[in-house]
Amino acid sequence: MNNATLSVDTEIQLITSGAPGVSGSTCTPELADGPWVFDLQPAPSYGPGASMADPIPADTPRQGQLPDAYKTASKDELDARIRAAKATLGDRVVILGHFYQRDEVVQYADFVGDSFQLANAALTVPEAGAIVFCGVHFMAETADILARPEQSVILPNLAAGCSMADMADIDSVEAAWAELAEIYGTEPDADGRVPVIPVTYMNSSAALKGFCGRNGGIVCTSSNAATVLEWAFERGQRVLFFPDQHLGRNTAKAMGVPLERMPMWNPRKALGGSTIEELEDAQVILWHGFCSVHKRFSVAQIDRARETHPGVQVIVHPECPMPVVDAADAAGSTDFIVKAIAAAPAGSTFAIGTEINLVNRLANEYPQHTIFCLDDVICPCSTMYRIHPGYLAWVLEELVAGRVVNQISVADDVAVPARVALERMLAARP
Ligand code: CIZ
Repeated sequence: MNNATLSVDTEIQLITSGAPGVSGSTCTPELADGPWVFDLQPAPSYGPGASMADPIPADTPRQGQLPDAYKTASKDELDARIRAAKATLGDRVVILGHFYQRDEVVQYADFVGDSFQLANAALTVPEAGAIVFCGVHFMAETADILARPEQSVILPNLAAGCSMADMADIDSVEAAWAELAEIYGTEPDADGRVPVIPVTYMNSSAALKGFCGRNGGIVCTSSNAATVLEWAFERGQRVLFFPDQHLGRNTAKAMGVPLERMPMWNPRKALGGSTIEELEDAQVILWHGFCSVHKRFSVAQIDRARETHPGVQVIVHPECPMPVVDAADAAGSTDFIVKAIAAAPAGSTFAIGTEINLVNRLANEYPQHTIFCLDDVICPCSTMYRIHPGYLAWVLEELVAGRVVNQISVADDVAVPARVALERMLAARP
């Protein structure tokens, strides 16, 4: 059996059931359970998968009980129900599927892409009153910020958060900002550059995007982080970059910022865990956040891929730790990875360091290449994995019945400045 042609979910079910002839391993057998099992647990968790062990904030949204009919329905029954609801709703609904979403959900998506591509894709369907975002919470928030007022954005499982986004909450960032103002003051220098520009990665709450909008800052994606940092250095003496330390470090390093001028800000430590001298000399202050999917990749995996597949091209996401990015042949966003594979001559071999659902899908879409994930343990993004066809069927059938459930709505006092920070990003040019 060629595991690479199977969906991640099918592989997980086969591995955990001990099916004969199936090799491979998962990071936890709980991946084979329905996500509703975790919705009902007394202590909230990110669910099984790569961010399972990250501490979850107390105010994380909880998903209510999914009606039993959606938990017990067979795959075929859910398929029929989703297709029927979608047909009834027609242009009134648009379904967005993130690159990291499981294939069993992505098959129903009208658009597949990264978070920002999807938020923009929804704008091309103004007649859709409902935007069903099969991604995670911050993505649905971004879609709501950019959507028309009459459109509702729906996240099929409210427990689909993002542990990295949750590592920088608005209170901790406000507190850090106040401490930095005490160190640097608030006056611009002789060139008119303010002491600090806040830069938030797209993978952050709407509150942080709003914070950036209110404080002269900007949003970046993994595709445009260098352009955005240049924009920020023109306007500020230094940058506070959150929540992903790795994207910040990898991007700034490639732009020539020395590592010793990138101190870390850990919100649980006094002065973020850095000294006054380090902060005074800082060019980029890196928030202590990380992606638990990308943290799993290692230089040892790259060495092994090169040993077993001579000539392999190793491409990793810039959310990976710096030694992994340095050891790879290339690093780039999901869009970069997708395009690199699409452009390669037939017979190419790729080892990819990003979420397994995207890697397996690419392996299926490009059978003329050999494509595999650097990590041979199947460990998808926990929170993307909380979206299962059962939840999609439920939200769609509720729409058919005239009810909007699981709406993600960003209040105007946050959405307006967040839009400012997003517009600054769109206006920033290399
Ligand atoms: O922005 C996104 O969708 C993510 C998670 C990463 C990327 O590189 O596209």
